[in-house]
Amino acid sequence: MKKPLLKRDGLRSGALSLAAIDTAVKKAVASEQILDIHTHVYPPSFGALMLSGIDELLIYHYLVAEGFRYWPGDYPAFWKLPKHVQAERIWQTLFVDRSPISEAARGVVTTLHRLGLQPRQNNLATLRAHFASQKPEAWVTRCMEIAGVRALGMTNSPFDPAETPAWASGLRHDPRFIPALRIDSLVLDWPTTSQLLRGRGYDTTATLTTKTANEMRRFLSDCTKRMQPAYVMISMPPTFRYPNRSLPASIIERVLLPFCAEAGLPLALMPGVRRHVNPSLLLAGDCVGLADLESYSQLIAAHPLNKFLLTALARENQHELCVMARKFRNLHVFGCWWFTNIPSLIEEMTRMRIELLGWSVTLQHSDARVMEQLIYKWDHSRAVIGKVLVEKFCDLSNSGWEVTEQDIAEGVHAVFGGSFEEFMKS
Ligand code: FIX
Ligand code: ZN
Repeated sequence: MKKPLLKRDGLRSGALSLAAIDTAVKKAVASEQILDIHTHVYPPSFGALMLSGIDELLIYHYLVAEGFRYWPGDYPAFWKLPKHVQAERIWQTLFVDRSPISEAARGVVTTLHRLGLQPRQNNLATLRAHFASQKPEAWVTRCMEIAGVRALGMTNSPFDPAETPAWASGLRHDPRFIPALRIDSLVLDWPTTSQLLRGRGYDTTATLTTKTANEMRRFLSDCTKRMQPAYVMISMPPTFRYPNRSLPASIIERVLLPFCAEAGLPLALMPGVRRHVNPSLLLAGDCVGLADLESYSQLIAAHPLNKFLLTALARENQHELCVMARKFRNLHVFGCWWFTNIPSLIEEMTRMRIELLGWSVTLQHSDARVMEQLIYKWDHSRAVIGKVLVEKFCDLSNSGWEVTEQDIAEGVHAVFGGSFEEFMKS
């Protein structure tokens, strides 16, 4: 049945011409207030975990990896340098000696430019002085406003001692910062984590006995009471298989999924990361691998009462992931993660996702680690996603659908957080 042009609010909305679609989509995409569902940024109440400023922007691990492509020196020598000297090295190498053409380097340019600074004219001292003069609370608001981000998901590890004071202080956290319980090591390195939990009063062993499984659940429940997370998250190696007798598969099946179902929490899985392929690069040393999505398909099919959020790191996994989401209502696909967060792949993935999943997807998350990165990550993504949505709405119009501003506003809202919120409520 044809959707009437008379809209819910009783106002008659006109069908848009192709030129008007172009303008309306770009406007809607530029002004949408985004729910950024996965980041590594924190409010000032998390102390040193809140990263901000030009030095932090420059020593972002994406740029460290790029800097090392030009430096002859050895890795340990770089890591021994104080942070500000590391930043100076990167500035010199990627922004002075050559033009900052890569996605991550251009990101610094966009960020500085949008903050009213001149990335080519200003020297590091000027840039540092600018950032140093900002008050953290107001600065967070400014960055979020420029980025057009209304709220964001943090990454909260119960195993990171740096987070302990923030949770122990009982502070009411800024509601724009949504906690997410991150537990990679509980699933992927249980023998070590078991020792840690024993030290915290949980009666666990390295093998998954019934007692240990119950204690793991008690731990997860305590974390949940403290953090009130929106979801539980794990990044997964490409080697993960299900069904399987491995410890990670058993922990997910026997502990995590029953716990998540009972607590009403989605499980966010991020398949495809090969950690530490070059350990000398530290955080910059992780790589990508092709995940076995058939295993995830089986996992999701076997747990219809659980909700799953998934983003895959390998480009080659993206099509299968979209098709999987068509089969399982309890699966929500999100973001262009890490090495896929580059314009060429955002464009390809956005087109594929819209074509296969319509509006029932979250097209992007920022994964920002430094507060100001929200600005460039979203600026760059909005540009690419806007371009694809213009094309898709024009195709729709050419097919005989009278596209209205409301159609555009609703669609844009859905893919930038609205669809995620619906999935969480469902
Ligand atoms: O595991 C993750 O959440 C990854 O996003 C990060 O660990 C990674 O280092 C990153 O910054 C990617 O953007
Ligand atoms: Zn991340």
